[in-house]
Amino acid sequence: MNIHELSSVNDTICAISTPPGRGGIAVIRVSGPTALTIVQERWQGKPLASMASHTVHLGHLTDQNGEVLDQVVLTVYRAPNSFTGEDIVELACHGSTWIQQQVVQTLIDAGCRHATAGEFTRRAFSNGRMDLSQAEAVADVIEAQSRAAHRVAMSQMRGRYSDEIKLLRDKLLHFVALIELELDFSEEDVTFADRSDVTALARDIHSVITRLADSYHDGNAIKDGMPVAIVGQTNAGKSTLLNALLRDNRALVSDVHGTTRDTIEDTVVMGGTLFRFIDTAGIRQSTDTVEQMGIERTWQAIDKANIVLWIVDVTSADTSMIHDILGRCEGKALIAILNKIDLDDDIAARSELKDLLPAGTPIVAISAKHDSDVETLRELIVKTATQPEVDTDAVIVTNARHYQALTRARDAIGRAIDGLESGLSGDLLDQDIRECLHWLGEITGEITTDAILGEIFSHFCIGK
Ligand SMILES: Nc1nc2c(ncn2[C@@H]2O[C@H](COP(=O)(O)OP(=O)(O)O)[C@@H](O)[C@H]2O)c(=O)[nH]1
Ligand SMILES: [Mg+2]
Repeated sequence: MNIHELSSVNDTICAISTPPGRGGIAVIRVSGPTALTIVQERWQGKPLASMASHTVHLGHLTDQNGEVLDQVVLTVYRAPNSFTGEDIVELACHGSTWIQQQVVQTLIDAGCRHATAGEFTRRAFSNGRMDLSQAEAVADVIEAQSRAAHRVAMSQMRGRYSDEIKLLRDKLLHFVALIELELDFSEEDVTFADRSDVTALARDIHSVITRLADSYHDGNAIKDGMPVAIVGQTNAGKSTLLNALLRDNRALVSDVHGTTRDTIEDTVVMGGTLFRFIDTAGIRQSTDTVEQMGIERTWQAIDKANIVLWIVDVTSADTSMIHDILGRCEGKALIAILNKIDLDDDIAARSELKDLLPAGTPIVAISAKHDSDVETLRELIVKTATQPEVDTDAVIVTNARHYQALTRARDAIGRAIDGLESGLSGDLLDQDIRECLHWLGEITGEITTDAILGEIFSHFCIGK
C-alpha cells in the first residue's frame, strides 16, 4: 500500500520515533482512533480508558502471551489535542534494539499498522493541526545543523511564514472579489474597483512576493550550507584542502594532473555556520572531453558560490587563469591561498599575487597537506561569511518547492499588473489573480494533490 492510498484510511499506526539502534531509552509512538484500546491489550497498569489527556504513567508492556517485555513510561494525548490530532500513546521503553522491535511487534499483533515515512506529520496536516509549510518545517527542524537553520525552521514551524502567505491570499481574494463584482455587472458598465487602488494593491502584493522569493538565496545557503568553491590549477592542492577543511578523506588526492574531474562537495559547520565546500576540477586547457566537462562545472560552481577560494601552488605560482577567475567572481568574496609552503617560502609569490588581485583581497599561506595554517584559513572563511542575522521572527524561504511556487505567483501577479496598466478586461485579470492564488495555496497546502503530498512526506523519517 502506498501513502496516497493511506490518506483516506483512518487506522491506528505505530513506529519507533527515536533513531535506529541502541540507546538509553526509545520512544514508540501509536496514533489513531484505537490507540488506547490496542495498547491496553498489552498493558499492565492503570487502565488507559481512565487516563486524562497529557498524563504520564508507569507500567509494564507484555507480548502476545502475557510475558513482560519491559517496564515502560506511557504518555497519553487525547484527540484532538495531540500532534496528529488523533489519540496518541507514546511508550518510552529501554532502548535495546530487541525490546524496541518486540514492542512494535506486539503492537502490530494487537492491531496496529506500521507507519510509513512521515505519516504522523501527514496526519497532523490532514487533520488541520498544521498547514503544509509547517509540516515541512518539522522535517527542517529535525535536520537543522546550525543556529540560523534552526531559527528559520522554527519560525516556519510556528507559523510565521504561513501567516505571511495567508495575508497575501486574503488580499488577493479581496482583489478577486472586486474584479468579479465588476464582471457580474458588466452589462451596466459600472466599475466598483477603482483601477488605481487595485493597481496599488497588486503592486504591494508583487513586492511582498518578490521579497519572499529573493530571500531564497540566503535561505538556501542557511539550509544547505553557504557554498564555497575551491578553484585553481590542477595539482595546486584543492582536493587536499577540501579534505583538510572537512577533516576527512573525502576527495581523491594524487599528483596526477586532472585527477578531480567532477565537483565533489560536502558540508561542515564552522563557527556556527554551515558551509558547503565544493572541490572542483582544476582549470587548465585540456583536450580531454571529460576533463573539459569538469572544467565547465568548475565555472558553474564559481557562479553558485558565495565565497571563492583560489588556490595557487607556491612552487609553480602559476597565475595564468586569474583574469578568467576574477571575471567570474564579481559580487563574491575571494580568498587567495598560497599552498605548499612547506616546500617553498611565499614571499615572492605573495607580492606577485598582490599585484594581480583587487586591493584588500586576503592572501593566506598554508600547507594543506601538513595542516599548517588551515585553522587561520578557517577563521578567515567564517569571518568572510556574512550570514544574515536571522531572528526568530524572520521569514526566509528555504524550500525549493516554495521558491518555485513563489516565482510563479510573482509572474502571475506581474501579468495582472501589466494588464491593469494596459486596461485589460476584468475576466483576463481574474485569471491571473486566480493563478497567483493557486501558487500561494500550494505552499500552505490549501491547494494540493496526493502526488505532491506523497513526494513531500516520503522524505521524512519513519516515526515522524
Ligand atoms: N608538499 C605538499 N604537497 C601538497 C600539499 N597539498 C597538496 N599536495 C600534493 O599535491 C598533489 C596534488 O594534490 P591534490 O589535492 O590532488 O591537487 P588538486 O589537483 O588541486 O586537487 C598531491 O600529491 C598532494 O599530496 C602541501 O601543502 N604540501
Ligand atoms: Mg583534485
